[in-house]
Amino acid sequence: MKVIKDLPAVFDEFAEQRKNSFLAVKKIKENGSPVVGVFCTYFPQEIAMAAGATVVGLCSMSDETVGEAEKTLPRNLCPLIKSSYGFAKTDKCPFFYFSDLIVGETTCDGKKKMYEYLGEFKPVYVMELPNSQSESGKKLWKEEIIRFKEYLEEKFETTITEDAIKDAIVLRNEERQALKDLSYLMANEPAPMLGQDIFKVLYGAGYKFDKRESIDQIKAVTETIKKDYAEGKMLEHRPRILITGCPLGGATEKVIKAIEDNGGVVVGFENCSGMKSIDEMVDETNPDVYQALADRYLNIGCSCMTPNPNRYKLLGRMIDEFQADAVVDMVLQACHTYNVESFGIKRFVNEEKGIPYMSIETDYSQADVGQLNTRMAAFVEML
Ligand code: BJ8
Repeated sequence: MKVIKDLPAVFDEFAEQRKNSFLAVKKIKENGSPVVGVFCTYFPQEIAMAAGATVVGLCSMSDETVGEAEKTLPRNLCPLIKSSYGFAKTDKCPFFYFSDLIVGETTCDGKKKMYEYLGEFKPVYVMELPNSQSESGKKLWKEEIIRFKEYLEEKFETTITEDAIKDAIVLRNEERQALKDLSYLMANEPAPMLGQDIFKVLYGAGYKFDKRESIDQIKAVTETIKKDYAEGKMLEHRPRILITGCPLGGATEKVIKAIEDNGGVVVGFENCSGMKSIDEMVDETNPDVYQALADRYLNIGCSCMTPNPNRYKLLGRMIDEFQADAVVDMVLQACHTYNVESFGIKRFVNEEKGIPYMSIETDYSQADVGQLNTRMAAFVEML
């Protein structure tokens, strides 16, 4: 297995990957391949991959275009929705610009209503995501995946074969497993490194379009960290924090930084930029590929599900496996579902897992960095 000499340079490369892929997506377009822009972890990427399309995440995570978005959308709306809409409206996001199709799902109310306006700029296809993981929910989601496959075949004038879907499943599983293996290095005590470095890879990998190359690179990073750890390269003991909640990335990396600048280490990410997207594999042995995809994707424990037992299951398991000393719940302002769920998560973390919990409500501005530092310093000190 390949070992990488200069880990910090690789982390920087992953950190810059989103920006560095602007040119890559342009080239993909010039070569005639379709680009599908998406907003959510529930999106079954394998279907688009089987159509020969490149999938790119469009969730924007900076406050640069929030002001422009607020001319159309209410101010009291989640910053992820405002930012994403703002980048589309101002044509400042190259990924949006080069997307042939935007796919959304009926997740939270704000997002699904925003998609109606996005349709004014680009073709938008909305998948009807059930809000529960019941048997009828699974049936609907499987039908929706098939409906989407048929739509893509017509839109891109292609045939999506089951063999191509199977190949995509195998490739995506390998990518998930590679990212999972890397993430689980943080289960070691003391931790091998800061969570902010692991996060750079988790986040940046989504913007690497050559999956094969990306998987090999992630595996090499994991091997290098393992080797270094065996040779005694690791952090001193620090209080171990697990982050849960809304998707992290861009501006909200300030939360990871505030924890680690004040003496903690973020050992795990129970959210869509982390374990929610990589924990469960698609069953490669199921001959019904649509069922296999429906089962895996609908299992994601997002707060738009009601009830949402899978978030508790994954969080509980991660607290144990990553030996977490405390949990920080990152909630974006005006995200009602995660905000309401905070009470249940706090009770679960405090009473069932017996460890401290802190909730942070934030947005994409940097205005609360000082306050975040003060709160984190006190929280970490207490552990
Ligand atoms: S599967 S977390 S990516 S919906 S933060 S826009 S929920 S108001 S991002 Fe998400 Fe899919 Fe769920 Fe993951 Fe709405 Fe909340 Fe904003 Fe959110």
